[in-house]
Amino acid sequence: MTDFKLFYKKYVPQVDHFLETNLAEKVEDKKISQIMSYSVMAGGKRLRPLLFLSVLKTFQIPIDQHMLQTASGIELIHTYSLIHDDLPAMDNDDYRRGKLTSHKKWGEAEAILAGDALLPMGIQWIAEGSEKIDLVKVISEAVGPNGMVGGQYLDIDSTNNASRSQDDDFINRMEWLKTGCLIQASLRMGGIQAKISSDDMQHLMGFSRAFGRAYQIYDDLVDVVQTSQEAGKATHKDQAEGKNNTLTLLGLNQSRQELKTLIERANREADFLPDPLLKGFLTLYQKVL
Ligand code: GRG
Repeated sequence: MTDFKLFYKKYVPQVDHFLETNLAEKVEDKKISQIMSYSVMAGGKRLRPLLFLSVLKTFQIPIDQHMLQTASGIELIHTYSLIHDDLPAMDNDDYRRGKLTSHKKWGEAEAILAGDALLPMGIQWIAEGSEKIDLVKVISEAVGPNGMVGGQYLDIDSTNNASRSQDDDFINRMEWLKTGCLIQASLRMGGIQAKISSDDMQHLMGFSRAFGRAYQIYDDLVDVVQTSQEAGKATHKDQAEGKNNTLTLLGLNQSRQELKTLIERANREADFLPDPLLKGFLTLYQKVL
């Protein structure tokens, strides 16, 4: 087994365990705790927490309970965004991570509140685990109006709105804000925690730009290549709803080509880092190539 696979196999259960026990223990009302936990524990690749932990490993920083708390905080914030994205007022999805979405299972008000609760709790866990104000700044910026929420707003505002130009630059910007910012923040937070040099940070950010952009193309490809069962959520939706994304702009072949180019770029950046661990995350993309 590769070092990356061993790393993933070792730390996903540790993140899962941290999430499960702490959501049960740290949320006073057992019902909202259950609603939050339902979505967080529904599965998911734990990509963002594992990216954070991988940077620590790359720079030989020990992974203790504090670091697991910070990593798990990132996953709480990611799950909040998925719960809200699935709401009827947004993407209106019935399935996520192979289960009914939060609002389908518990009701709309409950889903909104579960998301509202996960966001600040995620920030709290990051602050408590890392004891670093810089990490709080990075995550807050990445998921705020100049990051994830800003991207989601552009998406909502441009759907069925002819007055919004939807050229390549707009689509790239929207997708980067929606998806890339949180991925990049997870890596940057690892770099800050590990106190890496500005040279190393530049290569880490180069990796994150290529990896984050590739992730969006991968997700667009999953929508056309995988069945709903394989993806654990509705697929073949983007085209049916006339949504513009990189795939609809470039087509299948060129999207795959672009994905390959980004993988090469990410690999080149990772060559400058002291451990090849981060390169392992690029293997995720093989299933849509
Ligand atoms: C509602 C404020 C707000 C933001 C929503 C996350 C998001 C912004 C929208 C989701 C749209 C989407 C499907 C984007 C593609 C990339 C993405 C975030 C996929 C889901 O994340 P994964 O693949 O899922 O890491 P798991 O379940 O493995 O965690």
